[in-house]
Amino acid sequence: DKHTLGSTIGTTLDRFINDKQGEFPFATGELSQLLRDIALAGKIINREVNKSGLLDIAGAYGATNVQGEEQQKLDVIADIRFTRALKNGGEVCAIISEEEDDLIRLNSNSRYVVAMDPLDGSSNIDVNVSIGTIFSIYRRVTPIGTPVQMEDVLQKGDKQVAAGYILYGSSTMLVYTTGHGVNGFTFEPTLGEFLLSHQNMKCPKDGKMYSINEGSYNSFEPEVKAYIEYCKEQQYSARYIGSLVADFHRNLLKGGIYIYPSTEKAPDGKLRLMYECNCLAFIIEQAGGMATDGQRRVMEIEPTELHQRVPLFIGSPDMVNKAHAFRGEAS
Ligand code: AHM
Ligand code: MG
Repeated sequence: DKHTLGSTIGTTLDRFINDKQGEFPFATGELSQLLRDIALAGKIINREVNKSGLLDIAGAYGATNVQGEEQQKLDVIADIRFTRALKNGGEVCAIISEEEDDLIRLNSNSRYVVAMDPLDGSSNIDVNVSIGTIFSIYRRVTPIGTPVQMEDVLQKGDKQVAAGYILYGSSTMLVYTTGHGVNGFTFEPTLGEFLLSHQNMKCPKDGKMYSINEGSYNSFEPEVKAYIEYCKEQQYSARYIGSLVADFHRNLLKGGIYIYPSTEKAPDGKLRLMYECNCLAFIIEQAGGMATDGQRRVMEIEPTELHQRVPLFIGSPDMVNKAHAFRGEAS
């Protein structure tokens, strides 16, 4: 009934996070606060993304700010804004980012580590195609108050305590999990709030869409070629935006598989384990899907470097399993 309290469609993200805090025994509220900080960063980046087409026009009218930030590339701006929001929030001891070579140390009295790609799909910015922010949250393993170590940031994906993405598309959406299912929120710009729009998201068990950059077909491994041929025999639809978050989000909702395999140009694939693959792997598993590197579960891969790459096979479980079935068979 409409007067029932609790999280239902239309609940604000802040309210939802508060309601869910009970799912964490002994919770101190720090993770909830961190999630709110990330949502705020998302709103800020959303604002920048929405006005990106106006940048030159704004510049022509002398509206560039004192730091000249408006002239920087949007992915760099997103990195700065995101880092600043997390720094001001105070809940994070270290960040690793696609935009930064090394880890960024923040408040050593905090317990959480964030891995992020502040703006993925940056080649799509100039052509008004959807882009996204990806994030993972880990609990540090060394004692609070001591300097952050590499082992705090190089943790396996199954140690994530939360993960999510923000999709700047025809609507802006924030989708996240804390290991208790996946929920999606759509941004309502006039209210400035993310509202619960997709409760307890589930990926269809099977699908009819495959997403891969087929331009690199000639350098795919035989088993990947064989699976692609199978998709064509089945007359599946090819859907490839070239923007990971957008391709992933569509497949999550509609059923499908996204593959970034090993290629000649990118022998370990293109995507990064720490701030692209693990995060989406956590979400897809929570939604009933699968994520592998073609053999191993992504979240069990032991990271050795911040910017490590891995091949990615992710989406509906029946499709990922089918893709695996061609391994060994193909030659
Ligand atoms: P980026 O992190 O440099 O933006 O690259 C990641 C993007 C993904 O969003 C997308 O799925 C992939 O690169 C597309 O790569 P390709 O153009 O090789 O198909
Ligand atoms: Mg990226």
